Amino acid sequence: MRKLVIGCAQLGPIQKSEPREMVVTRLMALLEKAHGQGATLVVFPELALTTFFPRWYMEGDAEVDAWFEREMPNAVTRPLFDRARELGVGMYLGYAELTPEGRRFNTSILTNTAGEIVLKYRKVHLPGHVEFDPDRAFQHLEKRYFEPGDLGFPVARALGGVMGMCICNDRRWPETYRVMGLQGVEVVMLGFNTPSVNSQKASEGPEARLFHHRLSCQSGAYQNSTWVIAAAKAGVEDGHPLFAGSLIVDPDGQIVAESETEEDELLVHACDLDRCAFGKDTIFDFARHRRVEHYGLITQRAGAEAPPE
Ligand code: CDT
Repeated sequence: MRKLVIGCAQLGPIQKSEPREMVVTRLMALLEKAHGQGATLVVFPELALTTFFPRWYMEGDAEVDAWFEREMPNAVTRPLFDRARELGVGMYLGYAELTPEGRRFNTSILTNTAGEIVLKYRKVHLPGHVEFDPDRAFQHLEKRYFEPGDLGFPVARALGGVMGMCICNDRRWPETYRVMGLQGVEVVMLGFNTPSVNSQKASEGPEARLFHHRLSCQSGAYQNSTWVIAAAKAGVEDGHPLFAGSLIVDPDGQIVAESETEEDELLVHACDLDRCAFGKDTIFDFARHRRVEHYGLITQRAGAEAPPE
């Protein structure tokens, strides 16, 4: 048994006016609690330091850049990194990254128990739109504020396992998990901010949205025989509801822990990484069963094209 005790640290809402210092205090409380329950890895949500700012339409660079981090750790987050190192707890942390060249990404990093960043990921699948859309019930402007990630889906050996990351909308795409599955991933960590209602389909409420969220995480876990740890930012941010549904999913695709509130909440589970072996070696023995000669369209074509009538 290779046991990795993982904390999935859901955040309740962060209002637009809430300073990062206050959020870091909340993250540290969750970190300490997770450590108290034996965790050596904590997964925080996407854009964990601020409100989900892509719902707000902004034009000026200064206004936009105020939501971004120029380095990680920085003055505000250093206490969190220091405490994690003292406690010997690794972290997945999502934040908005502004590079020295002025590029903007929706990013997550993984630290090891010594507090060193061992893996970085930049969100590949950016949902939403670029310009203000009056036909939507609310805005989702990730395509305006972020470039698509340029790092692919890397994995790293860390914390005793093969670790990989993605962010929110990425969890809905089978390619996300498969590219990491092909690198032997054993733990896929992800943070998310998902509105409880569909901005373009009023009939789709929280239960339908939660169903698709669970379906995506469970199928990704099962089809690649990996643990999936999904941490929500939940609750009502300045009048905009986000669903909760933080999950820990085992390599059989079964949910072993799920959040019950829309507040700061911690799930902890002792994940046996050896449980990834059966699926990887038998049902989904990729080397034996995959037929890549038939999969060319996956990388040759982005959009679907039906045959001519
Ligand atoms: N943050 C994020 O990626 N949220 C999306 C909502 C998309 S609605 C335009 C998600 O897939 O959960």
